[in-house]
Amino acid sequence: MSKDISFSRRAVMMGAAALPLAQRISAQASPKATVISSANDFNGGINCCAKAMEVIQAGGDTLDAVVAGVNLVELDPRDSSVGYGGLPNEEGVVELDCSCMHGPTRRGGAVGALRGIKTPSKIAQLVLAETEHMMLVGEGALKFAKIYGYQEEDLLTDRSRLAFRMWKREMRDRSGHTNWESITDAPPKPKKIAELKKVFPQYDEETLGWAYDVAVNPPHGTINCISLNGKGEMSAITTTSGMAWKIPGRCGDSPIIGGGLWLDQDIGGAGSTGRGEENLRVAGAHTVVENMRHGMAPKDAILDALKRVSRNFDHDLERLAPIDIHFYALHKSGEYAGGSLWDRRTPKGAPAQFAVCTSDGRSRHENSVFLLQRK
Ligand code: SD4
Repeated sequence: MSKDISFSRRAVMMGAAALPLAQRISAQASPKATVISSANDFNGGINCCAKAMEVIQAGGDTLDAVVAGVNLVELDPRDSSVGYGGLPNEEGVVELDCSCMHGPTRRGGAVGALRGIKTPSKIAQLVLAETEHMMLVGEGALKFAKIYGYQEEDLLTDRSRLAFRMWKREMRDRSGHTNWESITDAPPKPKKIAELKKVFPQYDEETLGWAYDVAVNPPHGTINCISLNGKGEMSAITTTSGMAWKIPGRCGDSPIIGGGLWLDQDIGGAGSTGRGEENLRVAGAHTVVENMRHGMAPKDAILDALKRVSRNFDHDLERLAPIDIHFYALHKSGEYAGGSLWDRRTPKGAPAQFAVCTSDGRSRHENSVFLLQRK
């Protein structure tokens, strides 16, 4: 028996999953509308995908769909990693990053370190649609937004302001001194909630616990969303408040087209959340899409990009332990995956997941593949 014949029998027995991606696609009639996103807190990803699918099913454009989806998260004051209520920079100012790509026109738009506008996704979409540029940053991005009637607003919420004040209090010099303590030369010590309550009496214990945790362990967040409609048109977006307590002006991967986002609807789209610097060192989203171009299934394309991240640390698990990075990939066929460097963010943390909504309108979480397992 020749190798070819034995392969085709095995493929028949195992079903389509055993076929390489290119062969599975050619067997498909037309793509099924699909939206995927990161799984943000407060069901942000699930709500985002459901909204984007609603726009697609109403005949809307795929970019309008992902913008409408992520707008829900940008405007939700509870998500401290995106838009309004996002954690600020080291000066207490919220700076937002976003990039978007529109498959049918093959255009992109981005904003970096944008202050005062709750929905950077809408400004990135305007850069894409209304200019010949790909990216506007800082003051220029804000002036541009104002031309289109956007009002500058304070993006800090009561909660994110508390987290910033808590972080300030935790800043210490080498000898453990902080100017924010009432007793000078106070040694660094884990704060008990009761102690915090004395300093911030107006907040409940849960809020104080959250603020202390994000002050000491700056969280990663961001939302990435990728859409596909029944005609094979695709768009993608990534929007974030970036790394908490960053140096003013720092842009992560989210506004970098090719880093936190990449889309070529002849192939598919990919995006990232987590530590932007590490993603940029592997041009992650672009790498994932190019891997799919060369025949890898979305999950393998992601795992390959994650291996490149690991390689940058010489695969040293100790140095990799604090790195939190996730990729999301949607192939033009409708095949998708989410993948994380670690199976969970912390040893006791929840499993890594992403959100997906298919044409039946059911928006849900699915488990991500992962490269490394925490002990
Ligand atoms: C960034 N990937 O700015 C984004 C957001 C994030 O921790 O998750 N930061 O790097």
